[in-house]
Amino acid sequence: MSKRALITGISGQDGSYLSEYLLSLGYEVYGLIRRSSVAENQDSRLGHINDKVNTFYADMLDVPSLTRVIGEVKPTEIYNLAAMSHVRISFDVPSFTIQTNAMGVLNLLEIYKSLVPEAKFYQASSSEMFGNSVDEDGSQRLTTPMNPVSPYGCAKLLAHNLVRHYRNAYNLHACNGILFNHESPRRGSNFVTNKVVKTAVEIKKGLKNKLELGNLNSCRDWGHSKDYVRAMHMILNYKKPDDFIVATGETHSVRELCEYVFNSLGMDYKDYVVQNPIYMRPEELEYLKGDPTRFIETLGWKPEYTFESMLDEMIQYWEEK
Ligand code: G4F
Repeated sequence: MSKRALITGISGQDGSYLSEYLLSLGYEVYGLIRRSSVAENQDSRLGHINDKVNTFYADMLDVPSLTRVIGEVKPTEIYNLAAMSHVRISFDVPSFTIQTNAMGVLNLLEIYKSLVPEAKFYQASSSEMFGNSVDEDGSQRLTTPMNPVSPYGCAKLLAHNLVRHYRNAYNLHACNGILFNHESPRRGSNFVTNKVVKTAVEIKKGLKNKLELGNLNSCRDWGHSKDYVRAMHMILNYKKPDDFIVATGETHSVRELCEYVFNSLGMDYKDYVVQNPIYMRPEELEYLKGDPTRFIETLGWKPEYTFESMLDEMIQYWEEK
């Protein structure tokens, strides 16, 4: 039987890499896209594989559209990557964020249960769910309490719990991948990694003279999106539905990120980086470092990128653009 993957959020960073990966494995790939007033934004990351993926207009809050697509495609695997994914913006649009990132998942789970209960379901859970909880050894893992500090984190936690509940109550193959931050040249340039790299390259080229940031002291566990979409597929195809942490086990501050990127371009970040309060969050998640031991030992995942090689790739991308 052919393997048919349906990816919500197919036009995002992860959706585009996951599509490429699943196509390379012989899958038929289907995806949901939302209408955008700038038509080019709808599939700008999919241009090179546009003729190989099948996209449908739909929305996580539009039950008829989700029902139509799932009924037509009859997917064997569903990857729910659709979300309002920017944590700071979630403070500005809290209701929309909760609706899309939590109620949207409930819509999808209900339709999945009714129309294709034999399919496998992957939910993009997030390290933002931990908030400022850290175990004594300085890591987050499945047993670490989840105390989110943003509307985004609250919504993701509700969705995470709904997936566990549907798995247990209805015997569905539904899994959560708790992914820590993951980046690439395809990352939106309002996320900190790509913002730093893009602006530093622009400064080097003489196009800008400063980089405005928020909190330089917060720490994140940054991996590469390409490694993380392989992890999604592994989690979904594990013999039993389960939840896993996907992380590098390394953490770096935003300041260290700046230091590495500016040094790589022959500059000192202190000459260009200024703080602007508009980029601060009402409540900040200060520190993330995931413990991926259980995932690595159970499924044998091995990331190909390091923090440095990921940033080198992003720097090269912006230098050539
Ligand atoms: O790049 P960020 O915006 O990512 P954040 O908030 O950690 O969220 C990302 O990772 C989550 C997983 O943990 C995902 F669930 C989520 O969808 C998203 O992919 O910010 C990273 C850090 C934060 O501490 C932020 O306060 O960078 C700090 N920061 C400092 N100045 C900034 C800036 N972030 C942004 N976006 N822009 C700044 O100017």
